[in-house]
Amino acid sequence: MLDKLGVARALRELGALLQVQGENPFKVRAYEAAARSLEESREELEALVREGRLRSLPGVGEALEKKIGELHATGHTPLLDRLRSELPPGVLELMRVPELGPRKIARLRAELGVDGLDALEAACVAGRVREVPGFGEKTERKILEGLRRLRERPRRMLLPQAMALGERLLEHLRAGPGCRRADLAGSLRRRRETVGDLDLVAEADDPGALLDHFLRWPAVAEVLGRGGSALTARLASGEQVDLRAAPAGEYATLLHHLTGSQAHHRKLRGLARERGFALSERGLERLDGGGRLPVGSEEELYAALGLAFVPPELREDAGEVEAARDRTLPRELVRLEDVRGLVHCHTRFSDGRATVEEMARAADALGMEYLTITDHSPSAHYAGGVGLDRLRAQWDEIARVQELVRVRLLRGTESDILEDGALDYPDRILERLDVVVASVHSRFLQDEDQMTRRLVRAMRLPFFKIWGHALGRLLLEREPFACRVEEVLDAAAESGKAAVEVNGDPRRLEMQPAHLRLARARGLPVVLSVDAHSTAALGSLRWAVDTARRGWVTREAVLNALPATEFARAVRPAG
Ligand code: DGT
Ligand code: CA
Ligand code: CA
Ligand code: ZN
Repeated sequence: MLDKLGVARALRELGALLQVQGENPFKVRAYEAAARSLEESREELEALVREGRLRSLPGVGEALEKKIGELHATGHTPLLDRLRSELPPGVLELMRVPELGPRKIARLRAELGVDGLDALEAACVAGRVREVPGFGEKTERKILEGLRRLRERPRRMLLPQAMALGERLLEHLRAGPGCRRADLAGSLRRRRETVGDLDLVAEADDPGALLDHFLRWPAVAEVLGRGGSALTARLASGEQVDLRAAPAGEYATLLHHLTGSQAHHRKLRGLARERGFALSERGLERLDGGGRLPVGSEEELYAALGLAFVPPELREDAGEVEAARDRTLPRELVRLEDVRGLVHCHTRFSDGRATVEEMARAADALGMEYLTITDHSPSAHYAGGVGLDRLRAQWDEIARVQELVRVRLLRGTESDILEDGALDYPDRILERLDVVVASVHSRFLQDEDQMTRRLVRAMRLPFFKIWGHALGRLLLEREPFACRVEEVLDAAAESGKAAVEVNGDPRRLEMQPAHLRLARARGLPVVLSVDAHSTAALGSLRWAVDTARRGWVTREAVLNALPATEFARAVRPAG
């Protein structure tokens, strides 16, 4: 017999095993969704089963109801038993190697009997993987590199995943006894592109009672540590949470402390000392023994140190402390509500999941003023790039849909930047587009010289406009490609018409903040894009805004904060 968390664990295992078997991703996700529903339900599993109410849980239908019932009653369900007998436990781990998918894993198991990470590493080192059909020496080397990275790097979360979890935990916490306020802190509050563990802070009359309440969250699997007003817990789904509670009067400095970054704090502690204070999570303590200076808010804290307020996204010791002292920080960073149009959207004409009409209606519903349709260009075979023959049909369709919606539709392309830096449509086509996003999608392994030359050449083309997802990284999967970014940005600035994209796809989040600042230093304007392949992904705009803020970007620098007509003028391919 399994309890609620036990059943959730079994469902996750089921999903993972099916994934290894190459089962369709929707089915796999259905098991994960059901596991999450169970973990978060406040009801007893016993009662849900007895009263036949399992299907009231989000994501639980008839088939899952049966499996959950069986797992709860007996600890077994036939499908899980069968999968466990077919697949050794180590095989699940193999799915974490970026180069391997279900098909490759099946082949490695059949040919070499590889049943886990250790066996895989041994087979690579012995040079046996390259002998397996479909692998080769290069793949073997990449697998070894992937294995090394896996061992070095503990799992981190992508931003939306961390935010969704953080917000649910926060809601639970705020409902606790005597909780006056609570906030997210740590790298999540700074909107780092990946998050290690979640940090939460709360103000409570009785911190101990609030911690007890927190631990009643059903998905808490284990308490890793607990002091008077602090605890660290592990959730059933693997994430770790640090929670700190403070009495009134210490909340602002505690929130500030847990927000970090450590490097930012180190600088502030130095400044505090110069002014005769010791800065800690409890407050500002006078070094001459004169007691504690009350700090009611983060604004007050910065003011007491003689600094302008530094927004959390900037607290990385990347020059922000000096700028706050010299009053040269940007006055106001771009905000979500500044953005008037959605840029970089794919439709079914290439690899998007929604039609032009669905995307347009969704943008309308979001109250947006314009939407750029930028499907992939012909060379992007892997993504159904739009050839010249279908481009005309797309323009007709855009014209038809324009009659139905308020949002202004702009027709464009996300053109591949080809191996030699050329764009992918002839100039006579490019000049008829409203907007051109250009990105590298292939040949990532060119060396730094080649890639720099390729991009510099692209920036200088007459119809080049917006540099899409700059260095092609995929967070937790693929490193950015090698390239001398400053040289490319110089060329973009000299061209006098280029802009850079902040890509809101949570797996991309480029440009990186440091590069954005280099772009802004050269006066290059910025476009906040969604790179959406579905209507839901239009919501990625918020991650683009977060990333832009981390790069010190203000509203004035953002082209899609302009009204439709001005935006259209600003992005029109020049010729
Ligand atoms: P993460 O979790 O790896 O994504 O990154 P953070 O920044 O959330 O790091 P974390 O969770 O270890 O700590 C949260 C904040 O707490 C950190 O930004 C600053 C503060 N903090 C943590 N450990 C220390 C420490 O040893 N010394 C100081 N001064 N501050 C610390
Ligand atoms: Ca953290
Ligand atoms: Ca932490
Ligand atoms: Zn792309």
